[in-house]
Amino acid sequence: MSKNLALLAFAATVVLTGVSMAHGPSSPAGEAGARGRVTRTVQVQMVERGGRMLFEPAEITINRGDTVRFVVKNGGVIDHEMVIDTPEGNQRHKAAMERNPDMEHADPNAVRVEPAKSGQIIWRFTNSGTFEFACLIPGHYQAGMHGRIIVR
Ligand SMILES: [Cu+2]
Repeated sequence: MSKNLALLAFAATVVLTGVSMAHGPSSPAGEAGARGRVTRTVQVQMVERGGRMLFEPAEITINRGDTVRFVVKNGGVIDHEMVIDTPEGNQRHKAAMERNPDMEHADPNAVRVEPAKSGQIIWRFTNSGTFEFACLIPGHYQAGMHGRIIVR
């Protein structure tokens, strides 16, 4: 293999690794929900308060099989995002965002919301367990921006 081909193969590996980190149609936390099949709406606020960044509520209980429309309102003055995943998935994704803060995602389990705007995620919870929602913009998780989703 020539040096150029080897480099190309390396680049392809990097790209493929990136793709496998994005979320396909499903993950252990569930799958993209259908707009017409929403069974429940949950309001989530993103707030900045006293030097902390928080989601309110910080714990949400869901029944397995529910298709939930999360209406996510950013009450702060900077962008925030909400990403639903396993805690491990969020940690991997958080590390990737620390390496590449401008990383954009169009994944069905995530939404980025500008100040004073609302966004939504429609997600179907196919498995019971404890999952996590988090803002993975560098520094925000550490400032408090994560919560638990308990699916029973
Ligand atoms: Cu944030």
